[in-house]
Amino acid sequence: MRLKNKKVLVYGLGDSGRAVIKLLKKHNAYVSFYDDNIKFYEYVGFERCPQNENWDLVVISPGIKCLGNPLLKIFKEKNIPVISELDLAYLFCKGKIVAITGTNGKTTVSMLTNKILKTAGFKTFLCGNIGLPFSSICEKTTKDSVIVCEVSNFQLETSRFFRPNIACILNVKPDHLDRHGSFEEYKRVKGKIAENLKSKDVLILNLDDKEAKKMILHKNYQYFSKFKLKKGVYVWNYQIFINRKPILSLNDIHLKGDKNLENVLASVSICSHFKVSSQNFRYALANFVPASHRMEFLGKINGVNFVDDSKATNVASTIACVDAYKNEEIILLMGGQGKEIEYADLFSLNYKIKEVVCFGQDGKNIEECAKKFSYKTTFFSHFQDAVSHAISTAQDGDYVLLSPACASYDEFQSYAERGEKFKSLIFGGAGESES
Ligand code: UMA
Repeated sequence: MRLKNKKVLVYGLGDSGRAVIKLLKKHNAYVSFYDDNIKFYEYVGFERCPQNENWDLVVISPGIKCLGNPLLKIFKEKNIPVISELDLAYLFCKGKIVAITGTNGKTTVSMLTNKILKTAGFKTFLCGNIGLPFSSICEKTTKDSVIVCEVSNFQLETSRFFRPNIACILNVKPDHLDRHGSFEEYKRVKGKIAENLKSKDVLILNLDDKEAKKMILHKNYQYFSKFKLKKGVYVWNYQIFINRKPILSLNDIHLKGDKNLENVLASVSICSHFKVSSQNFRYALANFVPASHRMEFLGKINGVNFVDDSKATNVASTIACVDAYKNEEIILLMGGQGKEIEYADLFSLNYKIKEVVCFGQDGKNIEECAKKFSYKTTFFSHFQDAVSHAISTAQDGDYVLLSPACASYDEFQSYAERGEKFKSLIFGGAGESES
């Protein structure tokens, strides 16, 4: 794409927007930016409204909600092309792209895939939704690089050209329904990861996920499964096979729970296209440290076990965590900003949970739902009070799981801040309520 002297508007001035501006300026475009929350824009020295300008191109950040966005409506009416940050980065990327999406597990699979490929000697870049915009590294890539890109629905929604060489859909569960409007639309957007694949590209799907297995959006697809298959990546006899060849023992995996096994199978499937040796798989898995706040075992304090799963911001993710600890005595901390997802999907599974401690903006809805399924519940307006209660009621051997099934924005900047607060309350003592 020729950008020289093109008038480009960058919509959204977060990490993605800033990386895009840098890239565009380097290619001598006239760059302006607009941000709904900063209310500040510039256009080569003139002050104008973004809607009155005839832009050659608009590059949009993932966080911009498209549905009903008045500015995007105007751009559409004026036939101004709008592309995503991923699109722009893709145009400048020279390496092989591995794109990983899914409602849950994206970060773990991206990190693990990156670790395995690095161990096997590949020159990799880990980027995308994981926190580093693709556009900030795209120009550093060379023909022999592998770009492991964690891809979210938000990034895919406005993508048009982005074409990975290997695309992987881990699972598709209701999430971000407040943004997409319906689960059908959420699924449609997720499927966009495969829309530009060419015949030699590969689409990797999870056969054990009800929705992901149906997303056969490309001729060249490959399944992975926790059960025996005729081909692809699967588990049999306590071993992981790639096309009937044993590669790893399940004893090599130290990550807890069924969902993490699926995450490992996804990474193995991706890396099977890079001819990684069994030895490299084993070494990478043995030395893999997962990201924080994902079923992170914090330790045993006064006989009580604590698990930080603050990243569980949807019901499916909470189910995965509860399932991983289903043989334990669980006290479950749930709440925060709801996403219009059915909590009954969890409670109807009848897991043994001693008490559901609900908190925050959607806490009352969670409590109401849990009560319908005869669970013992308590509600607190504030996170800190809920944690204090869980600490004081937990008994020897219990597992206190923070697995909220909600976003954190009612009380925190991010799920990470919520997780850190959890850690500080546990290790520093629960203290008194701030309210
Ligand atoms: N903004 C508007 N209008 C809006 C919304 C936002 O102008 O309607 C402005 C904000 O004022 C802010 C800027 O846009 O100045 C923020 O842009 P952004 O929300 O796209 O955030 P970035 O900092 O660019 O971070 C994005 C991803 N954020 C989102 O998708 C919300 C980051 O994923 C990603 O790591 C980063 O790009 C690099 O690729 C975060 C995330 O929460 C971790 N992702 C969601 C998730 O994982 O569930 C999808």
